[in-house]
Amino acid sequence: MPNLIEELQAKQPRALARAISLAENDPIGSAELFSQLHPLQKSFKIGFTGPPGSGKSTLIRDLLVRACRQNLRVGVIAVDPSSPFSGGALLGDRLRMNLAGFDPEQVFIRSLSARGHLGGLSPGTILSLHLLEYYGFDWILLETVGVGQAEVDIMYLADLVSVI
Ligand SMILES: Nc1nc2c(ncn2[C@@H]2O[C@H](COP(=O)(O)OP(=O)(O)O)[C@@H](O)[C@H]2O)c(=O)[nH]1
Ligand SMILES: [Mg+2]
Repeated sequence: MPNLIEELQAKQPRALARAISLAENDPIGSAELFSQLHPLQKSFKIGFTGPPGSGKSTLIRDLLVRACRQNLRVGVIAVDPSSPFSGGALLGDRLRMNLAGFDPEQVFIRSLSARGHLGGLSPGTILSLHLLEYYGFDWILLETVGVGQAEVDIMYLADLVSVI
């Protein structure tokens, strides 16, 4: 995977998307690979948690609009409950946010599956946050469905937690 690391170092958005897929599909195998990437700066990480339908994605979209006006670069990870049919993430959040037409150079949005880790954040999600920080976003926004342990995990990872 030396190419992937080089492309990440060159800040190619497609490499970031591929790296997150790898982190999600093989968190144990990719943890060592990605541990060689050391973020040069700290991103301001905000966690959004609360029950489904409480308005987390809507608030995140409004924050994205404000961040873009201030020329901030923002990475978003939305952890959706696993679909009982495909095991993948539900598309709703990403679609709703993408429809707002953000500049892909400035805003990166990714839905991840909870993969049965409803009791907290999955290793793939934690690795993905590390990748976004390495990539150099000013803000990282993380949306999770509030189910107890996820709020506890998010408190350790985020600089600010918003319960909606
Ligand atoms: N009236 C009202 N509706 C809202 C507000 N925020 C979100 N909604 C609506 O509530 C629904 C669920 O919002 P969403 O952001 O998808 O919730 P999430 O599941 O927590 O991400 C959507 O139909 C939104 O349009 C709000 O502040 N006021
Ligand atoms: Mg949502």
